[in-house]
Amino acid sequence: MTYATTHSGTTPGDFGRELLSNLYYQRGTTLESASAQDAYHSLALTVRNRLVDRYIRTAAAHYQENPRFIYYLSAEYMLGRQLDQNLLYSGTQECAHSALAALGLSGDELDALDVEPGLGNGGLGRLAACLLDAMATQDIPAVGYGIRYDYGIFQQEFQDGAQVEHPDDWTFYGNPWEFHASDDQQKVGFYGHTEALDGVRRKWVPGEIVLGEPSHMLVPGYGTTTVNIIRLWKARASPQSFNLSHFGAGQYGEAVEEIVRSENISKVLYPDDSTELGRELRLKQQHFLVTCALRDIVRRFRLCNSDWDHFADKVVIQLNDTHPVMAIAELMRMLVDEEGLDWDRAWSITRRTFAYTCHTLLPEALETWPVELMRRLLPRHLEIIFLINHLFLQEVADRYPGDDAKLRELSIIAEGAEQRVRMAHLAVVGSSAVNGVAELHSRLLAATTLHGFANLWPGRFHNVTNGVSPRRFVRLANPRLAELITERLGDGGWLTDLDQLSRLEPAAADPEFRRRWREVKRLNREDLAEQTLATTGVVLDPDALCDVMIKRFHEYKRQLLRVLHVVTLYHRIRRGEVADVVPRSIVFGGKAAPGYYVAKRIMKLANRVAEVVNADPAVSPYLKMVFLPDYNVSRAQLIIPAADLSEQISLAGKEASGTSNMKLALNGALTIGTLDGANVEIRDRVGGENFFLFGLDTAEVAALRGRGYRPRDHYERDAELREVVDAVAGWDGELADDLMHRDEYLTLADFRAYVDCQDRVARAWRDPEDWTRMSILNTARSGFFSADRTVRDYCRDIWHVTPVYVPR
Ligand code: NTF
Repeated sequence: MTYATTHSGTTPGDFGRELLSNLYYQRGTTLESASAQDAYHSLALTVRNRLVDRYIRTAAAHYQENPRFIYYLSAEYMLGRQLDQNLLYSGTQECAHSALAALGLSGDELDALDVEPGLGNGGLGRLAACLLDAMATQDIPAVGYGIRYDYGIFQQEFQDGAQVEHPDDWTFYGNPWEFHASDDQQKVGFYGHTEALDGVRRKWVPGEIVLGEPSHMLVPGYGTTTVNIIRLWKARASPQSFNLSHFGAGQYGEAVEEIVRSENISKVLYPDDSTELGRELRLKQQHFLVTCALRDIVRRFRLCNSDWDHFADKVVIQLNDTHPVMAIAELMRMLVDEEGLDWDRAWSITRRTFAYTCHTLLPEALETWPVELMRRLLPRHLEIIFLINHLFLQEVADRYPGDDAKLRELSIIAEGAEQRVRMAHLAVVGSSAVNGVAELHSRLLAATTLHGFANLWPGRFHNVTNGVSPRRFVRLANPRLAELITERLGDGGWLTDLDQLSRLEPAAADPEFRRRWREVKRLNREDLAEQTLATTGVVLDPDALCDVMIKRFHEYKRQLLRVLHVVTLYHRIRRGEVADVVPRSIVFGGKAAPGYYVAKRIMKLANRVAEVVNADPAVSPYLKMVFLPDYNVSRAQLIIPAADLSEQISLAGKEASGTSNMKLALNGALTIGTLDGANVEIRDRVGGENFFLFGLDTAEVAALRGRGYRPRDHYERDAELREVVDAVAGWDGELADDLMHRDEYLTLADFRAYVDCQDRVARAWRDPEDWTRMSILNTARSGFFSADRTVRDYCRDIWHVTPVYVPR
């Protein structure tokens, strides 16, 4: 297979020798006595060394050019496994393969030891990883900043069908991909008080100092020399924190108390915020990340620049949702209090530096912090936020004289029983650009959630539709399909220019190509069936329609609607009404937030239904249902290539974009979906005739709510629905009761349309030739959803950066 990648020029002999040398000098052992971990680490280092060469050249080119940098700040990253990626990107896949064979090592065994860094929850974190990949691939100078959590996302297990969370100690055996840089440590303050200096300047005297220790991982571009980095910060206590006298007195717990308190900051992603201490820890994390990142950004700026007036020309800070928005206050504090800039100059620099991406429409997902908590933890930042707000509200008052409601609506501080800081408002006020993540989402943001701001500053609002990395989600996840595409298109150029997939369109009419396309899907379904059997014991039929829903569990995404459909099919099959039934494998993957009670009940219901369906011999030939535990990037890479049907069934107006919808369409799955998020754009591109659309649109949802929604009416009107809801009541009365009387996400209102649409899916599946044609067209027309295009949009509309070429 030939791909337009950087060939390493390494021979298997060189590679093998270097691996042995790493084994010897880095692990202190020899092939004869090496453990599997020794061999894995040595392999990883051998691959990593190829990328180090490129990284050094990238850094040198950047130093010479002094370009504008993108600094991406995110609380989450879902990087996926590094070994497969770095073998591919360093062009050493084949020679590593031969070298391992020659040394008698099993590539698969070593591959299994490569642990995915679980530093994120879901789409927002994976998007961050796809954007970093695309920036490096397009030679955009960029650094990602995040937190190096000890325990990122929990591992999910099912006990009696219920989700049980286990800690994921992802670096238990060490992380060969990471470089530590303890000499770039930063100090981060918390608590304390402020003292007057001159004018608006004040001095913050923190009551506690924690150290941030960085490490970085390499982010290689594909088919280019550029290697960027992602820098992750770990909280460390100062060496003085260990209390020797307590220890001497046998008070071992007290001796390490301060260390534990400091280091807890980077222990887990999203500590449970249902307690006061949990909320404080989250805010501490956010401040920790932005302080470390900003100090590092300033340090890097000063390597080549000295004038603050050039800061915004050299630095773009992209805020990935509201979690890093404290950076706006922290930069103001640094510029005004520490650097002595006057307020207006500092504000102009700050505003020009930041850009903010909003990833939600749900008002409850827009973060706010109690003023009292912030006053205690970050007293100076709160003062700065109040001053920013004061000046901003003057601007609003000038624009809307006498309109107090307007002031209340837009204020960064929400009034009420308890005053709170609205982080999204701070983000919009302190940024030069704000964007949503799909056309519909950006439109709704400007029309609803951030309406007042969009009126005030229309030019500040943009749309940048999300995208996904075709390297990760086609080439690495689905090598068979990648090979078939490359063969048809003549070379692998499509992997960095995904619009080239459109050249596959004529192949949809070619019976031989369709046969091979089906063969790839079938082999991928076999792989999935094999893994499913190994992990869950459920036997899937590799010829059955593979019907997939993979995403976080959330009520608005409506996993429950899908369970209702499965129960419908179950009843029909039991009754022998199989005219519109085709054999299906129902595949679920996804985690629920540990404290999200309803989502966990839905999950348990899904597992209960799976048990019933799979145990019924009369039903099994038609229907199998499996919930693959611990959904993550690696599992996504397994499931997506096998999928025939992509479930994107959120209530219209709730899903900001979605990205599994793009990954699945790109891999030839047909979508069954509502007009929500990026589904709208997928349908526009692949064509309405190749997309199974159903359900209420946003206008109909609003109209229905306006009339007064009565879910019970649907129950009474539809006998089949009644039977299903009654069955659900037998398994979980609370869920059924909620469906009948509240049904916040209009599940019953969309039930009939969904089930009828699924019947259309089944009829279409009966014609394999036509199905395959539609599948190929889905892939051929999904080039737009490359993260490369997303990055180009950001560069053009928001970042105004250009690539920096790094010589080989
Ligand atoms: C998520 N947002 C949205 O729910 C998805 O629709 C979207 O695809 C991804 O972001 C990426 O843009 C969040 O996770 C959060 F945190 F904003 F709610």
